[in-house]
Amino acid sequence: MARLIFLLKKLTLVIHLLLLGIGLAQVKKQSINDHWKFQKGALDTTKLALNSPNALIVNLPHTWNDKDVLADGTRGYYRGEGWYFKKMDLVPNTEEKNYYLHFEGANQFTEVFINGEKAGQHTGGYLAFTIDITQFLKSDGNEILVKVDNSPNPDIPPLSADFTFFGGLYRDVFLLETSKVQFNLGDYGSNGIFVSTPEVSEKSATILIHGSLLNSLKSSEKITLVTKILNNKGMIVHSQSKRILLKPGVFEFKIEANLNEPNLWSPEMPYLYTSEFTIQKGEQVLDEMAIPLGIRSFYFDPDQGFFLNNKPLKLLGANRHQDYYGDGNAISDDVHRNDLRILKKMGANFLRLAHYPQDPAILEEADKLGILVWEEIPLVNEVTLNGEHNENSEIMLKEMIRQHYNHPSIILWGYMNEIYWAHRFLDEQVVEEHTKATVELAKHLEKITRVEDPYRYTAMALHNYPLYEISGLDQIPQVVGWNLYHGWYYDDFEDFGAFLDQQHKKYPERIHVISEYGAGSDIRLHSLNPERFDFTMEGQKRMLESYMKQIKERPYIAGATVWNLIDFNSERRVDTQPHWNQKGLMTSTRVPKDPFYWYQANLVKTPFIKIAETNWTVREIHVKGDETTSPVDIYTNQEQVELVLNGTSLGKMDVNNYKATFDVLFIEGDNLLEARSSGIKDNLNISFKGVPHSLKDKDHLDIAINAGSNHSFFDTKGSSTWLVDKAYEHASWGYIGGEPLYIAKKIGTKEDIQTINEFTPLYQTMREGVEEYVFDVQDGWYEIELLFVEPYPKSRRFVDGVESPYHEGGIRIFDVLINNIPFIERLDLLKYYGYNYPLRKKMEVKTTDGKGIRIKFNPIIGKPIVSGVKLRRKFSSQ
Ligand code: GCB
Ligand code: CA
Repeated sequence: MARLIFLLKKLTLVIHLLLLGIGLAQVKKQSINDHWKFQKGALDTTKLALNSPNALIVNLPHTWNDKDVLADGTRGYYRGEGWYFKKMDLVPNTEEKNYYLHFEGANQFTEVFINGEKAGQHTGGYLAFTIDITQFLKSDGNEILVKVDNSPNPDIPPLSADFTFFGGLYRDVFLLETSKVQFNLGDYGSNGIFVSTPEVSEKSATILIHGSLLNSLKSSEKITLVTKILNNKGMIVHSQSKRILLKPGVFEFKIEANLNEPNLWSPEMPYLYTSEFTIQKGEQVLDEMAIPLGIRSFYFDPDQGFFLNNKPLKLLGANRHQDYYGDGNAISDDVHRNDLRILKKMGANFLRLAHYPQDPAILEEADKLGILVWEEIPLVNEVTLNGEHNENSEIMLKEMIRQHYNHPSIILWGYMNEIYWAHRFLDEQVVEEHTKATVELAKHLEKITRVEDPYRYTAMALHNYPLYEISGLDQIPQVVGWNLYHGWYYDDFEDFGAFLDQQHKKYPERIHVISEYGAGSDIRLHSLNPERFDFTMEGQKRMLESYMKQIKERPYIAGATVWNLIDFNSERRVDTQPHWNQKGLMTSTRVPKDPFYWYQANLVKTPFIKIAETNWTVREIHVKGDETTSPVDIYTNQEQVELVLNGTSLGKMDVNNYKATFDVLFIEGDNLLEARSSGIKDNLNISFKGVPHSLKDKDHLDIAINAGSNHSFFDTKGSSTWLVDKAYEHASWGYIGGEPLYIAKKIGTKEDIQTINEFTPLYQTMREGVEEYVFDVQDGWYEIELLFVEPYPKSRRFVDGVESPYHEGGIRIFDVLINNIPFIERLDLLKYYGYNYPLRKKMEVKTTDGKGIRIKFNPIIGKPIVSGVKLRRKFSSQ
C-alpha cells in the first residue's frame, strides 16, 4: 500500500513536471507598442530632451509624417531624425534567458540604445530586424532609446519613387524572452526555420526543412528537436524527433518529411497545415515555434501562363501600398488584413506588394485567404553607384526571402521596379556607366535570389522604355513584369495588347506578367465623353474594362495586377487630388470606386450584379427637351439583366463583356433603380436634377459651369455640381468662343492649385480664348462668380521644388465686363497672384428689359482664360 502511494506520488510529480515543461513554452513574445516618448528633430542630449515638455506620448504604430504629407500649403514632408524612448517594466533573468527586441519595420535607418549603450542598428524601412539586448540589461530598470531617420540617403533604396517615405516606428515592436538554447534569431530577422515543398502531387508531398539552433550557453547541451506536422484540425499527420548534441554556437539542421495524399493549397481551398518545432531537453521545452505549411506546386509557361497544382490559373488581382488617409503608413494589423479581405471579396487571386515588403499581417492573411503574392525589395527608379548601396540591396533581399520564406502564398521575388525610370535625368556621359552598373547589380541579385530560394521565380518590373532590351536587363529575371499605361500616359487602350503581342512574338520563351496598368480617377469628376488623363470615373472605367478584356484574351499573359487597389499617398505628386496617386479601385479611406465592381463581375465565381454608378448618385445634367437620357452601367457575370426604375421595368438587355449600359430617362428627384438577373438584384438611388435648356422661367436659378472641361465637378461639401461646359445656343446658356486648355495633350493642368484643396480640379480645367458666357435669363438681381487661375505652362507629374515660380506677368491681360459694365479691369493673374494661385470673385448685377446676362472677356494681351462660372438669382427687379 505504502509502495502504491509512493508510486502515485511519484507519478503526480512526473505529471506535474510534464505539465510545467511541455505545457508552458519557454519563449515569450509580447508587443511593447505603448507609451513611447517621442520627439522629432536632431537631439544632442537625447535623454534630457525626451524629458522635455515637447516630447509627445505616442503609441505604435507611429509615423511623424501622417499629417505633413496632406495638403498643408507646403510641398515636402519632414525627412530627418525622430527619437523614441521607453522605460521597460522588465525584471530580466539574463543568467537563464536571452532577450531580444524585434522590430517589424522602421523607416528607414534605425539605431537602438539600451541603457545608453548602442545595442544595434538596421538599414532599410520595410523589413524586420531582431536585436539581442541580453548583455545590455540591468536588473533594476531598463530604458530603450530608438533613433529613426528617414533622411534621403543615396545608400538606402528606394532613392526616389512615386510614394511617400513616411518615417517612424510604423510597425509593431516586440520583446522576446527565450531560453539560452533556442531557434536562431540571428538570421536576417527571420525565425531561423525554413520550410519548402520541392515535390508536390496529389499523391504525395516532400517537405524540406532547414534551419539553425543557437546554444548560447558555455557547455554542450543534449537536446531533442521534435518536428510535427498537424492538419487543419490539429491532428498530427507526421512526427519525428532528432537527438542533437548541441555545442555552444550555431547549429544547422535539415529535416525531410513526406505526406501522402496531401490537401493542396489553392485560392479556392487555402488549406494550411501547421509545422510545429520544439527543442526539448528531456521533458522540458526550451523553445517552440509554429509555422504555416501550405502544400502546392506551380510553374509558368511562356505560352499558357501560370499553373497551380498542375492546373491553369490566370493570376488576376491588384497592387497594394501600405497607407491610409491621415494615418500615413502607421496602420494597424486589422487595416492590413481588411485590405486583403477586400481583395479576396473582389475575386482576386493575385497581389503584388509594390514596391516593398509589407507587414507580416498581410502575408499571414494571404496564406489564409489563398492569394498568390509577388513581393519585392524597394529598388525603384534608379540605383546609386557604390558598394554600400549594393550591399544594402543584397541584405534587403536576403531579409525579405528569409523572413517570408515560409509563406505558401508567395510565388515571385522581385528586386527592381522601373530601374531605368530616372535615366532620362542623367547626364549623357554617365548613362553608360549607370546602365552597366544596373545590369551588374541585377545579375548579382538574381543569383542571390536563386540560391536563397530555388523554389520560387524571380521577377522584375519594366516600363515601356527601350533600354531594358538594349542593355539586356530584361533577360535576367525569370519573369518579366510590365508596367504599362497605354491610354493613360501615352497611346490608346488597344496599343497595350498590340505591344504585348509584339513582345511575345519577339521573345517566345519569355514569361510575361502585367505588374501594373491603371488610370487615375476622382469620384467627384464625371463625363459622358471621357478622355485620356481627365481623371473622371468614366475614364477609369473605360480603360480598365478594355484592359481586362485584352488580358483575358491572351493566354500567354500569365497574370496581371492593376495599379492600384487603393489610392495612396505620394507627397510629390500633382493630380486632381494633390499628394495622392489616384489610380486606386478604392479611395484611401477604402470607399469603393465603381471599377472595383468591374473586377468583382469579372472575377467572382458566384452570381454577381451591381449598378456601377455608386460614385455618381447626385446627378445634375443639362437636359434638352424630354430626350436627354443618362447612362447607367450594370456590371454582372450573368447573361441578361433587367433594369427597373421607380417600379417600372425599362426592359432587359443582353450582357456583353460583363456589362450592360441602359440609357435612362431620369425624373426630377429620386430615381430608385433595381437591376435584376435570375434571382439576384442590386439597388441604387440616383438623385437627379435636370438643368433646362432655357432658363427663362427659373426663379430659383443656381447654375455653375466647369468652364473648359469635358466633365462635371461635384463639390462634396457644398453638395453642388459644376456642370460640364456647353456652347451657347439661342435662348439658352453657355460659352461663346475659346477652347479648353490642353497642356502636353492632357486636358487642363494637373498642377496643385495653391492654398485650396477641395476645388483643385475645378480650377484645373479652363476655357482659353473665351469671348463670352451668355445666360438668357429673366430680369432680376444676380450674383455671378468667376473662377480663374494662371496655370504653370508645363506638365509636371511631381513637384519637389517651387510650385509657383515667380513671373513678372504681362503675358495674359484681359478685362471682364458684365452686361457692358467693366467689373475686372486689366486682370493679370500672373502678376498679382502668380502661377497656380486661384482667384474667385463674386459680383452682383441687375438685368432689365430681357437682356439676360452677358459676361464678356476682352483680351488686351494674350488670351483670356476662365475656370468656372456660377450664376445665382437673388431677387426680382423692376
Ligand atoms: C509606375 C510605377 C509606380 C507609379 C505608377 C504611376 O509605373 O511603378 O510606382 O505609382 O507608375 O501611377 O505612375
Ligand atoms: Ca506638405
